[in-house]
Amino acid sequence: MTLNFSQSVTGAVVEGVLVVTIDNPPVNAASADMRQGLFASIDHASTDAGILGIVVTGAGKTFVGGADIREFGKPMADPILPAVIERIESSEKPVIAAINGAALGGGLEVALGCHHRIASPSAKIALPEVKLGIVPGAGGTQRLPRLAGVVAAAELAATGRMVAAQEALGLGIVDAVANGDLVAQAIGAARDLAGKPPRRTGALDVPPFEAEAFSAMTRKVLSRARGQHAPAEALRLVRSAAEKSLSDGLADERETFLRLRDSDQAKALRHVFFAERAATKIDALEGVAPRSVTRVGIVGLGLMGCGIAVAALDGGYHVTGVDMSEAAAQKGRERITALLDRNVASGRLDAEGRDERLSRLTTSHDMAALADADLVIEAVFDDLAVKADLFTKLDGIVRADAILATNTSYLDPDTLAAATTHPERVVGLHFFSPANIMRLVEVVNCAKTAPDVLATGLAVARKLGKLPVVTGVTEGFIGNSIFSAYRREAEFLLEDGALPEEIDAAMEAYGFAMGPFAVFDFAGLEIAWARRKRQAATRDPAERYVEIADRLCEAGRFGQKAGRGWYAYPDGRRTVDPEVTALIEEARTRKNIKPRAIDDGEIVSRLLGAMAAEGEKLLAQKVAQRASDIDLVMINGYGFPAHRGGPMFAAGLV
Ligand code: 3H9
Repeated sequence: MTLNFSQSVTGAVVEGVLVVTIDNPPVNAASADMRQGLFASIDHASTDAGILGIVVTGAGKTFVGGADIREFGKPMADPILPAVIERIESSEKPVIAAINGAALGGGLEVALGCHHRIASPSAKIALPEVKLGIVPGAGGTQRLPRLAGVVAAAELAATGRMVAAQEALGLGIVDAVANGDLVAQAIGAARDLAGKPPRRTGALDVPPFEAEAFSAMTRKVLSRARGQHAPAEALRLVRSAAEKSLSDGLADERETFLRLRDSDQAKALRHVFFAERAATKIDALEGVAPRSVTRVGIVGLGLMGCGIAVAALDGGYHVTGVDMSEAAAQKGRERITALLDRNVASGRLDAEGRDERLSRLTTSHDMAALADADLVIEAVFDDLAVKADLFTKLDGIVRADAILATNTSYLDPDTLAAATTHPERVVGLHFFSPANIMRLVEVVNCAKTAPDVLATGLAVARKLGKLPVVTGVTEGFIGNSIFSAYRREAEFLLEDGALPEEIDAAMEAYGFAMGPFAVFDFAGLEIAWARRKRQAATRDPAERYVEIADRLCEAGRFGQKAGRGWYAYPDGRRTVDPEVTALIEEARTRKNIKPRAIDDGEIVSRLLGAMAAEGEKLLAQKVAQRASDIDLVMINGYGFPAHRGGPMFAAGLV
């Protein structure tokens, strides 16, 4: 007989154990209905003398995906999650968590409130709250250290790192990993534990820990926090579990959770969360099925092509890599192998995984090897004639239904499409370097791209674990258009009176990993220089143009690789160079500009303003579909701090 505790929580008694199933699609979030049902299920078991114990599990592939993020910002309906967990923990009858899939945030907190935890081998656990700018709010910072110790618990709470079942077992977070039927094992455990005093996590002592290990971990975590408040709060709360009573610790946690939940950083990160889920929803693609892709061809096995190849191998595709000569193809294979080896060395991949990936890789210098590819991505030198010629050749080699993708950053993909007899099969897939690591892919919807070709571009990028954002055609697409506006304004600031190091410091204090001039040096100055030279003939003479970057390039200061650019790099370290300061001063004098002091506030607001204004242009031209897409591009491709929500969010334009 099925017992309905609420719309999303049902129960069935099996061998004297109440099996409670949470079925709240899409991710079994702890919504008001779910909380009420879960609470009622424990009440029910406590009053039914025939029930020996309780098993809590989730329907589908998630255990519980955490608090319902859509409820944040609205009044909380009772019972709140901490009360539900308190009800579970205080149950006299054993409550077993059968963790069938992801137990995240409030989901892990529910499991921690249970008296025993069994995970399926594919289950994953995490406290991802910091990624939403908050800390756990239902006991995670207080109960996790009682099981895993302060250092491990603090690292998990402060980074949101996802942990697989086996690691969770090693850390003492789960008591067993199921082998066979998870729920049946959980029922067995409930029967074994029935009648014995429950092992309540909250009643356990926090194990002693080494202060030095905690400090070392803290330093590492905080060095990556860049102005975010939540990680430091998570560290503080977990640390305090060793000193406070459970109830004091929970009260502090709850107060911190509520305060952060209403903070600007949390609002920004929630915006990013929903922006990521919205990005792949394209109205025009409703009901359009992507084409099937199993073999991906890549032309050009340089740094970019090899990065794409590794991403495609990681995504499970068969990959055919082609370069001009046998030696170049062989070098490409070596480079791909080296990238995979690096993942093995860092523990992200095992040797078996590497060998399996290499077994799916073919390299060749003969384009005919691409005849059976479902999708070919070109990653050759960014030159229009070279790429157009390549597309014409590919058009005659690949199957009629194969897709041709260009990785160009600046060239017009419509011109490349026109070099083929089937422009509708051409799409842009603009990866960011290193392509096996960077999450962003701009999927370029060209003038003639067929809907199912665009849908395939999105589907393939998703399968590579990437974050695809659709862009229309304009020079530089979304990201480089905005980056150009940022660069232009940064150079105006230079002429007006700020120095590169001042501008960089202001933007780094705002949360960027690197200020603009450090980024220019890192990326190299020559590509932008070549572009400016190309544009010189058509540039409006009345337009403000800053020549300082040209002077640097003329002096061979091409950036970090050259050892000198906007900065000098003696022994690799970024250092202010008086020669550059002199160049800037000369340029001002030449234009009769009297430099003035520019404070950090003005630097930040002018640079953000320039980005947002360019973003509005892209929206008006329908190059970008949504303001939130622009934010995702800048966060994932250009180092914009996620906790500021992106340039459009920061400007109040979302
Ligand atoms: C928390 O728990 C606080 C507590 O400590 C304190 C409580 C007092 N709520 O990602 P997907 C939606 S904070 C509402 O594409 P996947 C999502 O919007 C929370 N909705 O699926 C999307 O909707 P739509 C801590 C949510 O299979 C749909 O589900 N938890 C939530 O690739 C599918 O999402 C987290 O931070 C939610 N919590 O990945 C977990 N989660 O179709 C966040 C998802 O309308 N979630 N949705 O666009 C995730 O990491 C992934 O969604 C998950 C599934 C791994 C679960």
